[in-house]
Amino acid sequence: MLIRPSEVTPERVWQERRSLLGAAAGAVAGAVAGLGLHGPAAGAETERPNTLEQIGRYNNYYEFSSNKEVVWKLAEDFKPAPWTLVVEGEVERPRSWAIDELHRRFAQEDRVYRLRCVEGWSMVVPWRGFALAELLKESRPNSRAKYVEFTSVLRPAEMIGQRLATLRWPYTEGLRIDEAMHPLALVVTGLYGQPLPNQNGAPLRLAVPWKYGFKSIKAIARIRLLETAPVSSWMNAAPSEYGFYGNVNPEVPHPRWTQKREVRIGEVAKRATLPFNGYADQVASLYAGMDLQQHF
Ligand SMILES: Nc1nc2c(c(=O)[nH]1)N[C@H]1C(S)=C(S)[C@@H](COP(=O)(O)O)O[C@H]1N2
Ligand SMILES: [Mo]
Repeated sequence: MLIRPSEVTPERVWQERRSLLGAAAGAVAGAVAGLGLHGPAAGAETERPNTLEQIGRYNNYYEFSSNKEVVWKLAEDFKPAPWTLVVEGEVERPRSWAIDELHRRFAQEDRVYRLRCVEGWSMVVPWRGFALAELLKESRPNSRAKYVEFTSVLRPAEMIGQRLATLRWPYTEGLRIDEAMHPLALVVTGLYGQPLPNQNGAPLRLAVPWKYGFKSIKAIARIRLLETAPVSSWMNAAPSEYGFYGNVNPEVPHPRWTQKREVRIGEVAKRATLPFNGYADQVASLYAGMDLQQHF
């Protein structure tokens, strides 16, 4: 049966292209395999992605609201263009990037990743983006660069949640430099092969799939290389609940709930939460010898 192009949703186009390429060994598996990552835990390519509607109607984005079901509506008038990303700090070549410069310089690839929120729900998301390592290397981190700080945009006129003191604004997050350089750490520019929706962090966000969702910062305006560890907005708000690392770990409960299980959005039965969200084969070596109960 023929359908008009206007009736084809991005999600449908994406699913069709994916089934043409073969469900388990599609473009995403290829892209991840190309990085030299192997095995079933290399990505979430064997799991069925959540729908565009599910991904775009249940969002944590405190700049708009702490109610996940209304964020998409409140974010409708946010202006993701024009946009400037600054990369600075302990680097030889600080610089700023316009979004189209990023698109020209870095090849975009599709990656299906699991996203596990610290609250106990999860999704499978077909992101589009490029490796954070590639962007950082362009600015040549110097020998003092041990950490990377990410800062979201500050626009209380457009982001009504920023008029409340729910978190310290602008939202900030951080990674150790070796975590930031890991090939799984992605700068996201799109979803289902289309530009990123506002509620998912347009025009630029991170996807760090082995960590709780709060580490995958949205609407990034500045990246700063630092000698000492930055204090994130969540660490500032509740240091005993949200640590610097934020690695998915079923053995370390949140002080107010267990992290052993999760609900995949669209499902009813709970499933087991996996160490490092199922990416342990790729990332566990980053934490060799560390006490993960202490460095949560
Ligand atoms: N700037 C900013 N980034 C953010 C958040 C936020 O409130 N502000 N929430 C985080 C949390 S808790 C999660 S679970 C994910 C949710 O991403 P999604 O809405 O695309 O699923 O975004 C993360 N990035
Ligand atoms: Mo989250």
